[in-house]
Amino acid sequence: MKRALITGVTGQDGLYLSELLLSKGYEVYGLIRGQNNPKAELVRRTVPGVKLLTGDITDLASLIRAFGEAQPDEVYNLGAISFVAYSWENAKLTSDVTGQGVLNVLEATRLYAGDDISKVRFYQASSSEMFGKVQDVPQRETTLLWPRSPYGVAKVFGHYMTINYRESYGMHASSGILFNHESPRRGPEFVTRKVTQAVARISLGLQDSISLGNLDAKRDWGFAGDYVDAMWRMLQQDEADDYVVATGETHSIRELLDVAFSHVGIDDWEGKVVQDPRFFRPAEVDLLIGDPTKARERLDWTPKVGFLELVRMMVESDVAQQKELAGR
Ligand code: G4F
Repeated sequence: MKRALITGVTGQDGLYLSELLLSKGYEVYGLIRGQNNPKAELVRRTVPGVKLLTGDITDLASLIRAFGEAQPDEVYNLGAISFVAYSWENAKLTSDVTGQGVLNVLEATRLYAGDDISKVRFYQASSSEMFGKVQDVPQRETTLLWPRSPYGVAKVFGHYMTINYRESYGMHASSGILFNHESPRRGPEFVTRKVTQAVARISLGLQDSISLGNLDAKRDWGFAGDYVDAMWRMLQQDEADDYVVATGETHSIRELLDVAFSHVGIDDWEGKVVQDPRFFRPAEVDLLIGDPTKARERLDWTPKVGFLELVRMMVESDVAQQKELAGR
């Protein structure tokens, strides 16, 4: 039985990855941060098979302890402060967690492996946010990185550190450059879930409008459940490498609004959307579209859920959740 350690297990990707690994017969350990973390209950309820360990990716000693208990064959570093807008207000904290945190997990992995670096494989959750002011369309593994947010800068550090551990120590360390990936489990601060939750509430007469920022930004949105499978496939390869994980399609926030509103029978949404300067960013990433050719050819990975299906799935889940909350 293989053993896996997941940091960031409380997030949407942590939950989907736990389900995937448990279904493959892994013994799964999840690292939970902080005292009495309110999300621990969510993990226990959603993936009861996961064994929870206490630790923090900013605290190397706690990681060493967690590695000692989990004795992992595979380490998935998903832990991060992941909300881009928040990173301008908390740049130092974001660089400590999302950037330096990667170095801590890599170092804990190296110390745990000791003389036998081949005993453990490492996955780093890199991000398309690293492409920022994009230098190629579509973006691929070789595209120059030009991050536009403190979050993006921190992810670039983690990405290059992962490559450096691979090159310096021969560690099986892979980096998945994941484009935006969403699901009904997505936090409501991200634009897809913010929209689908609001659309559900508007359709039920619980809310009149939604306030948003830039409606013209374009993203390559996929389904998080598909993307965790790509993470796992990376660690099953003979050689570690970097992979773009994306759908190869891009859509604007306006198109997201079109699909979400039309799914509840509202075709003209203009009067229900307010543009609020508070939600504009100091520097925007205007266009993301990934080229997943390498992942398709080497990992035999393709996304199963398309944009329309994804948005409809999220709207339906939010309508059901809002009805339940409203006691209908
Ligand atoms: O949903 P978002 O907050 O995601 P963003 O910034 O693209 O980052 C997500 O994807 C990255 C992968 O590229 C991850 F690394 C990262 O951790 C995260 O998961 O915003 C998407 C777009 C932006 O252009 C933003 O300006 O939506 C635009 N937007 C417009 N109005 C809004 C809003 N975003 C949010 N969160 N809230 C708004 O009201």
